[in-house]
Amino acid sequence: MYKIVADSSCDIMKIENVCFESVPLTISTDERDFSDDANLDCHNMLDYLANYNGRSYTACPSCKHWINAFDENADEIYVVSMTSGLSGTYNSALTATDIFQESHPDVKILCIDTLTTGPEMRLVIEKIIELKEKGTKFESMEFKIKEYLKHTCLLFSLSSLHNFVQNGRISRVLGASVGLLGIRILGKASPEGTLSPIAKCRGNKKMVTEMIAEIQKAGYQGGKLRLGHVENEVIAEKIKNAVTALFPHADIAAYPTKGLCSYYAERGGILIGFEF
Ligand code: X90
Repeated sequence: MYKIVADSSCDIMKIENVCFESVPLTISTDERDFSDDANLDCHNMLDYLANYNGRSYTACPSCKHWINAFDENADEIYVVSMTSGLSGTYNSALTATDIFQESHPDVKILCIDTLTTGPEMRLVIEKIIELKEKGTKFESMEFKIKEYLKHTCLLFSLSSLHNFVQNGRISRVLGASVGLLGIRILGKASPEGTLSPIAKCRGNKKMVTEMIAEIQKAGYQGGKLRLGHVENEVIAEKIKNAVTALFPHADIAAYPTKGLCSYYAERGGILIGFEF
């Protein structure tokens, strides 16, 4: 039996017929904590944060969180972590693995630093399931997953970098360049797993056009594309239609983001993970 354990930035809480567990990050103010789990009401959290005047922050899962999700009955555990370039999540998972394996030396654990998050992490999780269904051995998994990640990409459109700056996850210089009304920053995950800006767009129409152009430029051929949106169904649908017009057989799924991605990408944010 194998188990997949991922941090909550993958926006998945449950997978039908797969032993899967999500480990929550936490979003906090000085007054409240929001655990990014299945019970979180994202809409309420975003409303609360919009009306809250103080600072807000996030915390990666503790070792304890990870260890609680590691199943002693599993033969293999695949730990899928968001980028170590922006979060302590991967390090916490590594420490948890060391501690867990002291008492459970027979459980094989592979920790993957995806150097990405959100929908691209979702693609990795889908890939692990596919590889295991094909009977891939534990020993071959790391190489295959890393190869897969060489042919996937994360693009995003954000109308504010406020929470990135507030949490010291990007430089103030980069942060200051965004935040004007109607301006969206288009960017991608860098090879180091940090934010890499591509362009600034005025308005949604420009953003969608640019986004589609970037997807094509990256070499997308109609493979899997996963789209996470922060309460932005309308633009998600527009992007989906534009991609389908170019690639009628494209495998596309759009979904609302959970807590962590909603917090950083903010209302209106779009995250796209795709294969090329
Ligand atoms: O507290 C923590 O350890 C969590 C820090 C997370 C910071 C990044 C969250 C990103 C969420 C927003 C746009 C995508 C940028 C991805 C670049 C790799 C999604």
